[in-house]
Amino acid sequence: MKYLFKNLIGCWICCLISFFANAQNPIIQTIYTADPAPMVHNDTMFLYTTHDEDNATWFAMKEWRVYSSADMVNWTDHPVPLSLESFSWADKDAWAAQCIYRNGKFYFYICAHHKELNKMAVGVAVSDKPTGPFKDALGKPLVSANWGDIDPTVFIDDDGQAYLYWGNPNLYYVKLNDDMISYNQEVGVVQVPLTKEGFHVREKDTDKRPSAYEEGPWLYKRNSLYYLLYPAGGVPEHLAYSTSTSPTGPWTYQDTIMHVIEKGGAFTNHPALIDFKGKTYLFYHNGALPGGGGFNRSVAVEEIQFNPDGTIPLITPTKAGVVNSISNLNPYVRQQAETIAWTEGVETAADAKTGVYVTDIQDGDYIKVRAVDFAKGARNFQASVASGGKGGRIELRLGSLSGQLIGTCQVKNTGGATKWKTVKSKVNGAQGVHDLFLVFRGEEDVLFHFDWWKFTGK
Ligand code: FUB
Repeated sequence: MKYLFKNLIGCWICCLISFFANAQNPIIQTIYTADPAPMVHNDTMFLYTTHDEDNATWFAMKEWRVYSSADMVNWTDHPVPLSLESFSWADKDAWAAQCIYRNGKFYFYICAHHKELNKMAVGVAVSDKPTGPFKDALGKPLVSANWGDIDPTVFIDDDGQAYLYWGNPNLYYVKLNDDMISYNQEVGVVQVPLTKEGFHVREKDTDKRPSAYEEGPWLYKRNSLYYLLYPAGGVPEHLAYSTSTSPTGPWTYQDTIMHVIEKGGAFTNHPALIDFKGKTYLFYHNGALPGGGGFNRSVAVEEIQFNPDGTIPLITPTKAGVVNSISNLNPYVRQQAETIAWTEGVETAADAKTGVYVTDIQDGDYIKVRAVDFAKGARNFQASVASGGKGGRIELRLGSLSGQLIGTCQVKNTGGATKWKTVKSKVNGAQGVHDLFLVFRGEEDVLFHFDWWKFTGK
């Protein structure tokens, strides 16, 4: 997605670049992402998303994506974990999904269009790793009973009972069996009453739906209280929530969490609430990347603090996003080039041998990595790069795009665009914790590919 700034000139470029260089939202800038579904596993936040195609005019998505972060500001791109091709029964519309861990396996609940039933259905895929690859666990949908079987959300209660909620315009749940790929047939598919006490009244399309509930449910528990978050009100959607003392309701409507995003929004929104390392985060999506909108969305995140009475305050979407990194990044071990806090201009690609790498690098593009701790100073910088052309160079700057230059790494022709070589350069003056800007320079249209980097301490 070459969407950024390439055609802008002069001062206008500088203003925009410095403005965006301090932003943290949307958190993925290399592609359009939507329908965030975070999962914490082994001290890492995994973020599953859908993938809006460039220039899309419908939710014509083909795959799901996964990113990870240990610090909530630097996000690592992973190979595509699951796509429509994995489901023999599905032909289009890879919509909202959520992944959860149980007994050594990861279960990925998705929704997609069923080619024979000609409607959306909920499926489940399984993997031994959070980053996949995932495989269809059933060879058929897990649920496909009703119109509007979309947006599954999965939750395991403290007593081990798992619940799957989903649906638009209705809201349903099943009690999942311990195998996570079947559900309690005696309880069956339960339709949740969308009463005004539970889900508020609707102001738009009042003849079409019984309450403000729209789609995209997310179930969360805190201090024995269950919170059901959802996009509400009809399009454009806002985010709202209801609570209950039981995971199956009855639900009591509480309030709006996020108003319709008027500027830089999309006509949908999609909430996810999760705790990580003592903090709570609200993920959602907007249309804030250049070229963004209703079918070109982007995932964003805000740290939230509950009110003393356990209610969720109104959250304002910000460009700043998560300001403080939870931990510092270690520059003395290999860091993937696709570990990014913010970037302009580059894209990522993947192959079986190399995994994900950074591509489409042009003069002036850059990658920002937050909170890099040069505790041991820095003597050398190494990078794995590949170039079939003249190559280019990587300027290493601290603090900002025009910040202190601590080194410049030359990249020459390596013998081909997939011929990886480790290049090395001297570094001077790096000490303490800094945001690192890897600024790419060169003359040709495509400079080189970039797989990983690391520093050597003094
Ligand atoms: O991303 C496709 C659909 O748009 C999702 O399934 C809905 O929740 C809405 O975000």
